[in-house]
Formats: sequence, C-alpha cells, structure tokens
Amino acid sequence: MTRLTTDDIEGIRAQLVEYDRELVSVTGRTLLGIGEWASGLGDEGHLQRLAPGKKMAVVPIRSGLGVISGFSETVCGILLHLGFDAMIPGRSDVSGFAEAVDGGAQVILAADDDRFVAFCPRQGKTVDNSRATARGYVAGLDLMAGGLDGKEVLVVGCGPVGRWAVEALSMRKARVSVIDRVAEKAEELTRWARSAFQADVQVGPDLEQALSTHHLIVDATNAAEVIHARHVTADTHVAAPGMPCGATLDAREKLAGRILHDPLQIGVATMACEALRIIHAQSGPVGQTDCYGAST
Ligand code: 2YC
Repeated sequence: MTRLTTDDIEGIRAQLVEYDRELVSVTGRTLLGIGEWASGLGDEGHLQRLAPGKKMAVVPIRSGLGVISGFSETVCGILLHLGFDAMIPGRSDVSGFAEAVDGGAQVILAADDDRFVAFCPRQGKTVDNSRATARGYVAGLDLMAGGLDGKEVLVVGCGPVGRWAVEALSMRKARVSVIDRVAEKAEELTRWARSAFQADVQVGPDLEQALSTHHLIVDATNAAEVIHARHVTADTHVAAPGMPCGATLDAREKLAGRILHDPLQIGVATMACEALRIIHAQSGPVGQTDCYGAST
C-alpha cells in the first residue's frame, strides 16, 4: 500500500464519531461492527465485551524512511475509539517493543516501510495490515451489497491487497474477476487462487470493459482516477482501500452512499478484531461461528 503522509491522516482521530455515522449509513455498521464482521466475530457488540482490559501498544518505528508524524497516534486513537486499552510507549523501535511487553501489552502494532503488522507475542501469531484491510473492505462491500454469494465482483490491482481481497471474496462465494495493468500479475493471481483455495477466478477483459460490466468493484490499486463517473450506475458499489482513492471526484459524487474509502481506519479496526480473536482463543472459545463458516 502507498506510504501515508501526515496530511493523509491528520484529521482521522477527531472525526471517528462522524465516520462511524457515515459507515452506519453506508453499511449499517460502525467501524467496530465492520471489524467484527470482517474478522468473524459475528454480531456487533460481541467484541465490546471482549475488548476491555485487552492491552494494546503501537510502537513507532524509525527504520528506513522513518516515523510518519501522527501515524502511531492515529492508530492508537482508532484502537481507543474501538474500546481497546491502547497506548504508545515512550520509546520507539526495540526499546518501545520491550516497554510494551513489560507493560503487559497482548497485541503490539508496528509498521516499517514494507509491512504494518499486529504482533500477538504470547500466541506467536501476527496479523498483516494488507490482509486485514482486504478482509475489512470485502466485509464492507458484503454489507453494502446485501451479501456477495454468487455475485460478480471485479478486483482491480493484483498486489497484496488485491490478492487478499480475492481470498476474502472467494470465502464469501463471490464470482471474482481480476485485472491488472500487468496481465501476467492477473494470470498469476488466478493460478494462486486455484491452487490455494480451489477458486475459479477469471482474468477480466480490458479495464474499460471490465469497469463497464461490473457493479461490485474493489479498487486495490495505488493509482488515482481508475473508476470514472461513466463507469458508475445506480447498482455500482465500490470498496477502495488506501491512498489515493481510485475513484475520481465525479465518480465519488455519483457513488455517494455506495463507496467505502479511508487511508487507515477499516484496516486497523480489522487488525484489532483479528488480533483479539487470536489472544481470546488462547483463553477459551469465543463461541461464534464466523462468516467463513469456521467455528471459533
Ligand atoms: O511512524 C512509523 O512508525 C512509520 N515507520 C510508519 C510507516 C508506515 C508505512 N506504511 C504506510 O504508510 C501504509 C499504511 C497504510 C500501512 C501500510 N502501508
């Protein structure tokens, strides 16, 4: 996913209550509810009973291009908004990790230039942001569209988010087509889907035709101006994770109420919910059957 800038994230914390209202109008659920739906925690509110007392930490990482001003604070603010006991240690990097663990954190979130990961040290497990973001946005599309079973969905962009979106869509029994500027990346993704979970994923036709014949679209590109107003009909719903948004301003106006897009929130909410399942599973079953049909 594209490296965020301070500008991308600066208003997020102050607008989380307003964003929840927007998400409820578009999907029927809040940020927490989408995270629960994405992570298989099922009914809204179940997680709230599990969240209190679960300590989380967000550790700033100075490697590579360094810290993004506001990134850790924004991630921490989203976790607090969801009801988790979240903090940022006084130190960064290894010292910050040690402080977090010593302080009893059961989930530690950290991002370098290549990956953003939630660590569950006691369980020896991790939650990857790209996979969680894909699952969160597919869950949101599922909620917007009233279910995806048997429906045709187009995934534009065959990078990590597109790959995990194909997995999440296939688990929800959607009929998936993928497209990428580099045709071989689309072909490779269909081969992986077939071998990894026996899904019959199609390589879409050219982009213009694919966008004109699909009403359910996941924009998993890191490009702007992929989806234009001419592609949008009254039945079109778009899930557009990360920056920049792939739908043009004109397209977003036509899509009002039928598009999901944010730089970080849905991905972090899904990471937190998936991490909670991991640490809670350690202490007895959660007792839900998740949206993937697996018992938890
Ligand atoms: O402030 C810090 O700790 C930095 N090391 C954070 C760098 C995050 C780089 N990644 C991104 O901006 C995007 C995020 C949406 C998550 C994945 N890529």
